[in-house]
Amino acid sequence: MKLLVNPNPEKWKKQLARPVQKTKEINKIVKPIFEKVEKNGDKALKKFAQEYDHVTLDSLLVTAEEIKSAKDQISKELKEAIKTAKANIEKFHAAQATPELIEEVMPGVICMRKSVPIQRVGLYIPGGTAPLFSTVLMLGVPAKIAGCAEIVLCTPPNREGKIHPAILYTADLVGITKVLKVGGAQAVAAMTFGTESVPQVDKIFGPGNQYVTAAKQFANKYGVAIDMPAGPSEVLVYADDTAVPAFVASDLLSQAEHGIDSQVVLVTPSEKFAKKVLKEIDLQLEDLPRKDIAFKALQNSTAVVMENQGEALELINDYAPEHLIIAVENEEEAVDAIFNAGSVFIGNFTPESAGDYASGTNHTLPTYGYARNYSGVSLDSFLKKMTYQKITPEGLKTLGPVVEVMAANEQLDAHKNAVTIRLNYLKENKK
Ligand code: HSO
Ligand code: ZN
Repeated sequence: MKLLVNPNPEKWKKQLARPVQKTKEINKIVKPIFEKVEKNGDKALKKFAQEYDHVTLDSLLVTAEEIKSAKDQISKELKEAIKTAKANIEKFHAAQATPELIEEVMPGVICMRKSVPIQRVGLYIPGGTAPLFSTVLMLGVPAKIAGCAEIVLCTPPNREGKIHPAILYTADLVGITKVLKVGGAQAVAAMTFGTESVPQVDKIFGPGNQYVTAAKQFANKYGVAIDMPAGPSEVLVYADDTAVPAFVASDLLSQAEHGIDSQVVLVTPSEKFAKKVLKEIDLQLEDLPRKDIAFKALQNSTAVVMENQGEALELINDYAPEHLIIAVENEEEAVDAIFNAGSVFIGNFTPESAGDYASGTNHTLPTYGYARNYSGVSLDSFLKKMTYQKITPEGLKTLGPVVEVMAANEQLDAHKNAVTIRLNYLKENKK
């Protein structure tokens, strides 16, 4: 981890720049995958499973027996933990529901707005080095609360053609009935076009590697919505002497272990504190099973000493971290000054891991600086807002002339006529 002391903005902007994504090369690989899945459906998916997952699959759909056997394979302790996390995530996401809106804007002119579930949603759960069953909760729970009619889950199989039992257990617990052994860009393509086994969906959610991320952008071109553009995990910790260096180090390492491309940042007013944290990182890193991954991620990572609080906050807003931990004395002031962050963790006893798994907030969050203009996944991500209106004859008598004059001035006479014809009818029938 590099250490910068009171750098000027030019320096820290350069130092904290996210690595440029090799979009062109990746798109070159993703495009033919889309074409093959569109053309050959399941046949293409099975071929990709051979090529990328090194497994020959007879069937892509996970069976009821596989789900049953998954339940027997995971410990009671883990099942209880998943249930507690699910209850918290459910509570927080159910509370996000907004009531139906009815407003009589003028007598007889009633406008309404209602949340309507997106009918078909696709959840992508990465396989790879860590089975992210927590993401099944983060996406599946709000999809269920929203009332999405069809929830499809795609995740890559291992070399034995199996899916991690905790993923299957969690999917079943949430009530997802369609789980498919399809991973990578081909999973996103399958949910975009639909195949014999994979239903077509309206919106695709979930994290993934660079290929999955690129594939989601492709899906978008075909009219499928996506949750957000995603990238490697990040955390920025803003801490002063009131924080515990060992805690801060543990938080930085918790994100660094996600992948070699993860980025972690420490911002602190004290150089002495920064050095204590760096020392703690070295100590804690030694005992981590994923220390090689974390070590590499730390090489892209920086500790910035900023004595001036205003400048520190400016840096944080400019960087727009996915996760922000605030552990400083005047935490409220700092929290209020932040407007760009995916999710904020406040105080010494709020590790990011809590939100990653079980406190109730969602862990699908904007990375790569997108916290500037995107929100994380929430109940709203699975809903659309539809508006309605009902106008009575009385209402049309008041509103109609307003529309008539506006339409006439836009030279859209058919629009005007749709009002005039009704107003004339009301006049003729003395209503
Ligand atoms: N920090 C990750 C989510 C996660 N962490 C899943 C552990 N499991 C992305 O925000
Ligand atoms: Zn995490």
